Amino acid sequence: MQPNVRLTLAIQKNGRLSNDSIALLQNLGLTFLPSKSSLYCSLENFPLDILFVRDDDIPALIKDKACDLGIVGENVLYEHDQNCFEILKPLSFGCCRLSIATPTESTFNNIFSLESMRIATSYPNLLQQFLNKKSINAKIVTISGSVEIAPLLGISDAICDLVSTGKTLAENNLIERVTILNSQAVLVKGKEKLSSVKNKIIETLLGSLKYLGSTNAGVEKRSI
Ligand code: PRT
Ligand code: ZN
Repeated sequence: MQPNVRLTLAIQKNGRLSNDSIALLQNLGLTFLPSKSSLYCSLENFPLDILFVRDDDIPALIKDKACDLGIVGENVLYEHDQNCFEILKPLSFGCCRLSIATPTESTFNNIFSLESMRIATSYPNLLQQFLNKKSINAKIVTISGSVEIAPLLGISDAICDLVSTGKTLAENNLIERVTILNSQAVLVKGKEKLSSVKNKIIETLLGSLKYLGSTNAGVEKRSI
């Protein structure tokens, strides 16, 4: 392997995917010490540099070739753009679903009950694609956080947000009606061809991931 060619991988700095992403890499035998303040880490025992960033920035960083690989939720990836990325490996963590929910007291017979409703979401592209596919006319209200509160504030009739346990929906008097995407964290690259040396590094990583998978999802630590 040429010593000066290195791969760059972006992972979430602080959030639901951070610990699992770091644990996965460490279980592959990659040695690094993530610190609260560092945004960048260059590994000594493998030609890989890690970027610690917000998850929403990962698709654009890959698309702009600021990094080669990323670990990110499918929800974030597909909201950005379905066609620019190649999923190398689903990682079986960060599992959740993007669902439409309405207040408990609302009438909901089937998805066509959404016709003419105002739906609040942080995922306008995925929601619009779903509505188009079903030929439903609804108004999308894009908000960046605390989507579950939108019906209570009177700014929407329904919401479309991520759900894992369903606790947040229940706490906000909402019922999950339809799932539009099942999501998990994935290891992803851009669609463009990389150099053969970079491809070799990716092959080594994928080989180690496969080995981990066969030894019970990362329980056993190995040396890359
Ligand atoms: O700061 P940064 O932008 O990096 O992080 P973030 O705040 O945007 O994302 P973060 O850390 O909350 O989530 C990162 C990723 O974790 C998401 O993009 C998903 O791929 C995945 N994930 C898995 C989830 C959930 N489960 C999840 N439950 N992301 C968010 N939630 C939220 C959801 O939005 C809702 O508010 O949790 C609430 C619902 O949870 P339950 O368990 O009550 O149903
Ligand atoms: Zn985010």
